[in-house]
Amino acid sequence: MTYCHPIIYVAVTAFSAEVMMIRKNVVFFRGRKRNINMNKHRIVKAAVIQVLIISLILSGCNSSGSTGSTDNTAKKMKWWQKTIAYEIYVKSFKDSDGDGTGDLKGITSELDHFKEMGVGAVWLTPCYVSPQADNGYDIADYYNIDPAYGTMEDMDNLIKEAGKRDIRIVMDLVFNHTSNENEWFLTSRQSRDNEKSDWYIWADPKEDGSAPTNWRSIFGGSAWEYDETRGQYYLHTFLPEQPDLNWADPEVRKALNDVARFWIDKGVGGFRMDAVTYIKKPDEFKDGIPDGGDGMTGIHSMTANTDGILDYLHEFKSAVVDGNDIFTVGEANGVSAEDLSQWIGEKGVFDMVFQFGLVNIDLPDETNWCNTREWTLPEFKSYFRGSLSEADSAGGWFPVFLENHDQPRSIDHFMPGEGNRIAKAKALSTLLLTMKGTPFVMQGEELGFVNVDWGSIDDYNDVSTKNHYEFALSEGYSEEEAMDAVHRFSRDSSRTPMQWDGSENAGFTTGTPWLPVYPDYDVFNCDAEKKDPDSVLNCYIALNDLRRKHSELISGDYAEIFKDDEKIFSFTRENEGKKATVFINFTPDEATYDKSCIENAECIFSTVTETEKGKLSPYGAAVYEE
Ligand code: TEU
Repeated sequence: MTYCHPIIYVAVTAFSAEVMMIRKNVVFFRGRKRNINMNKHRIVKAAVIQVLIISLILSGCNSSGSTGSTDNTAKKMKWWQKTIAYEIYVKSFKDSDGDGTGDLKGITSELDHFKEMGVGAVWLTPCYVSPQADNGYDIADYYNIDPAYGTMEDMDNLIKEAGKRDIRIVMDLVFNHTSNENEWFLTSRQSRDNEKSDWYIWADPKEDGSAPTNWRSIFGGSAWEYDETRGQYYLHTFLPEQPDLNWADPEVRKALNDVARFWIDKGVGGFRMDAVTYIKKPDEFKDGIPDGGDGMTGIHSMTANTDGILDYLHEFKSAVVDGNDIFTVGEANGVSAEDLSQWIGEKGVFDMVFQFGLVNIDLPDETNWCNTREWTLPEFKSYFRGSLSEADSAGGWFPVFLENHDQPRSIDHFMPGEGNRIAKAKALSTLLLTMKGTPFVMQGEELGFVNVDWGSIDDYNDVSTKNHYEFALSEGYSEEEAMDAVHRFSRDSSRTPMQWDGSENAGFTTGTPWLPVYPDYDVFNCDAEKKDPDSVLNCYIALNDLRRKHSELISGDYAEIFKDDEKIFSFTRENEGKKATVFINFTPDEATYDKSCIENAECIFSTVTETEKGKLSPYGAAVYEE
């Protein structure tokens, strides 16, 4: 189904009326009626032009997933480069059956939410069969839907209904590990010599019977778990319930390729590849230098981005992805800007990769949430500059994200402290939707959600939050310090139920929600925000309109200005004679800048009603064009 903006309908109607007038030998010129002499030839010509223009306008009508941009660069771009992507945390989006857990039917019932926002790709967090030790990131069966989320029929229907709205469903491929309840693992652990005995990373104990290495898993504790039957340890980068697959075994790679192909055949539009930097393990397992009081070394420093990983990923790309109209985005923690040319672009393995420099700007070591660092705006900007220039020179593309289901809410993360929450949300949305790349919006970000700050660690659900809390205590931090860190970084903050309306449980469920609904839902909900012209949601809608009307915001080159400014993030997006200049104030005070760079430009967007060249209101943002 194609969405056409009312103004375009008016334009089409008006133009048709004008041509009708021409047929009647009458034209309106600058509002005045004039008689002209028309011959048949001119009437035919006018009619042909009418048909051409109407089809042109209609092809420019925006389907929700694409841009109406007419510039040549935009025309050559792929659909996923022009659209807005949206991450759904399936468990928290919409519950259709009152069991307190979001589900696929719930998502299908809310697809229209994406229409006005211009979302053309919806990434679903894993909804395959799973014991839910890590909320679905522990997959027991890649070929079936978890009953809590629905059935395969619901999935087929979701893909179909989304397709009608020009939205493609993006699946999360968790291929570094499975659940310990996956048949593959159940077989593998039975003996040292069955057909799947090498499908996971098994190793003998050290001479004293302890774990093969001192590696600490990302979620805390040893990364090795002992198995009585085999008398060996298996490796788990994350939870013990998430054993790592052995990609060195060609049969494993084949089995994973088959899974991906199955989903392509279902009609999905792309894949997000979970924790993909950990799939290749070093040839030798060695102890690392301890980096904490527990005598262990974070596994990230021992296994992320190991030499040879790209060979596996090239194999995956040519066996699965090439030739299909889908996109891939790798979750690539451990891939820096300098590595990009090997990961994306002509020689790369993915269409895009999520890098973590920006979101970890305040966290030098992800293991220790209490060890934070101050950061400056010029540093923040440098992540975009670095990645964009490397991505550009590699001929690759950049996914822009400020939040995801593992991260704090961006308002608290990047604009902490005093200041108006709505202004902050709008400022960040301006950054997200005008930066070069495909924007990824996290569910709730478009409504201005903030972090939860529950009183006790027992109130939290996320297993990694609990482990980080324990780790902080074991490192000698006080309970208060550990709880502050939890409030700042807990993954639960981005996982609270979506707030649809002001009714009980925010319209998320008629039952008891699996995670508490944030108490501000009477104000920050989809229904209320739709009606309020000054809401965060309407700002997202306006920014989507802006991208469609000013295609340089999608296709334009990126250049930073006032690079060292500590308060304002500003940059230009330029293409085919059009230049947009974006200004975002990152402070709670008014900020000024040298307006000579926009002397001949006009304001095309502002987060406040009155905006003056050279000035930005607290957390204000504006876009000018010339
Ligand atoms: O996350 C993997 C991962 O590397 C992150 O935990 C990363 O360290 C962090 O986001 C950077 O700040 C993925 C999923 O996104 C996460 O939800 C899962 O728990 C994890 O894999 C295990 O599957």
